[in-house]
Amino acid sequence: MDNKAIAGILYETADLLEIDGQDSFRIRSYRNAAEAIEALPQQVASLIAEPKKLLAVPGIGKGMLANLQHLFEVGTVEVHAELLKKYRPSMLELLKIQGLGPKTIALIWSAYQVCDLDGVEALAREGKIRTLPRMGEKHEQKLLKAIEDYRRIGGRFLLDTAEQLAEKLVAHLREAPGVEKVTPAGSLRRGRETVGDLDILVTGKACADPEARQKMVDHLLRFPGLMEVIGQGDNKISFRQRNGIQVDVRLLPPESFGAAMQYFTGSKAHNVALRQRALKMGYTLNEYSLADLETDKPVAGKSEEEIYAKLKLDFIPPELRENLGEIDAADKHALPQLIEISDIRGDVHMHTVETDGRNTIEEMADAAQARGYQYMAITDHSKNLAFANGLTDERALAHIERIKAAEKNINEKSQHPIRIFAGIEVDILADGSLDLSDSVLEQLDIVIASVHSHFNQDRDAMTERLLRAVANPNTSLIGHPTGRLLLRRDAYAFDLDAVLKAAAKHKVAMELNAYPDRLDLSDVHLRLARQHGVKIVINTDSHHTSHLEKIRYGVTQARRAWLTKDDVLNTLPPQKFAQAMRHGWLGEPPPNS
Ligand code: DGT
Ligand code: CA
Ligand code: CA
Ligand code: ZN
Repeated sequence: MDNKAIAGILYETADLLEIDGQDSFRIRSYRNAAEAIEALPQQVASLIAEPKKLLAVPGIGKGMLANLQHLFEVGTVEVHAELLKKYRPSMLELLKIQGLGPKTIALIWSAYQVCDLDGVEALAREGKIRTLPRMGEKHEQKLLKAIEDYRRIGGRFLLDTAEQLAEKLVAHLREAPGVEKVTPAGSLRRGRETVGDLDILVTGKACADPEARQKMVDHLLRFPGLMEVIGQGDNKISFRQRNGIQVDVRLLPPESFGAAMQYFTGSKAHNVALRQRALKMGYTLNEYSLADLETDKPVAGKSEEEIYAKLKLDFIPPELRENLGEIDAADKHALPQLIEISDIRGDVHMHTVETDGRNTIEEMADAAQARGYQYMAITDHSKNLAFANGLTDERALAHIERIKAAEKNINEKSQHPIRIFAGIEVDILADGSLDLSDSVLEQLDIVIASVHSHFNQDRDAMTERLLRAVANPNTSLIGHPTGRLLLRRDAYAFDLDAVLKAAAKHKVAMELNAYPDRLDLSDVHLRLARQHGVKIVINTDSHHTSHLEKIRYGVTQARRAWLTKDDVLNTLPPQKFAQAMRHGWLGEPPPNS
């Protein structure tokens, strides 16, 4: 069990204690321990035999140590198990509803002894929530909306959450006896922005005979965080992790591995179209093989490559398999040369300790250099974002000097010089003006203009607001243009088409914010941007050095949007890139303006 899983149980315990009305000191001790364990560089699992070291961690006292020891010996935290028995696990699901905290849940429980989603929804519909102390009709409506939202998006997970789990599971399965190949398929392999469940394919001797199979299954069931097995057949095991993700593991014979990869990578729509093509060519296609329609004899199945080749198609990268024209393009040898992570020469959206980042300019530069970047930009917030300690005109000017000094300093010492652009992420105010003076903005290398407030403006006002920001001669690009937070907050309402048209005219770029909760613009919107001839900048919006690696989630979405290197400005060399940021991108005029 890793630290994240342990912290998860302790957080749940704290919530359950709060529902149970226990004293706040005790509740806090669980939250503190959970936070401490999340931040701990070593794994608790490796320290559990050394109580002294664990007791030295602030937030872990004797009582908590006993809890952890029990967890590793028996597999549960006692209070957690007792409270779950008292309230049933459905209580934990209630905590995931926006605006439904432990206090309200306790209130509902004490009045109605209801502790599951369906039950709470029914109470709200019957008008029985508004009668509770400190509640009203407005609360009740909000609650119903939150439950609806949860049902709609609930059960899906962010790409990075799914990927981290998949990486651990793949590594775990590789250790099993008789396993040769393990690979994730499904929406994760296609790089979809959210993932419903994990599909993992396994092949090797372990899949051949029942005895070997049992050994491998026994090993699989020891995977840390595995909560319950949902189904187990001859060649498929489904289980649920503690964090709610469901996993389907499929055991396959080597001769079918490619066919299974193709089938279980999907998408379903791509598969249906591909099968139709196969039929027209006299083949059948399923998860076992591509076979002759007449004789049933397999003609391909070991690898995906041979299947696509037999169907007279260029190999289609998984990111494109959504039945959005890729089969036709592969038939005509017209698939795009998709952008790759190695094409990215710099990351130009990051924050430092000057506002709400966690690292200094120098630390961010070190990390960017370690990635081999030729350039980067420091883009701290502007004053409208008061809680982030955003910069005033005066502080912005001083920050430019600091950035330039840091660049000089670093490059004097380093063999691989890096350009550090002085930038800003300036707020687009409610009326579309920018939060800093023109005289300051003019002195910056990069101006990212972003909406961070007044998300609820009506569609026309928001469109005007963004159009005005695009038309500002100092704007280089629009940051996270739709403002959505995946699985949490919808995009604000505005006319994206109109904004893209204006962006093409003013040669203002759009950001692809690679942070996994944003992925904004989305793949669909990126394709639209490309049709408008609008260039993209892929950024991480890093608030910590460890965030820089998230650039790959952006590159994956760009690939899903069929983007090539030429569509993305931060693949340019430093000088050309700088020019594009100050004066708009160079080159051909947009096709449809
Ligand atoms: P998800 O899990 O909702 O994020 O999306 P996927 O694409 O991973 O979907 P999933 O897990 O239901 O199935 C994995 C793949 O298996 C899917 O992409 C294509 C294939 N598949 C599933 N059901 C069908 C089906 O009824 N027909 C065909 N042709 N393929 C299917
Ligand atoms: Ca799936
Ligand atoms: Ca599945
Ligand atoms: Zn921002």
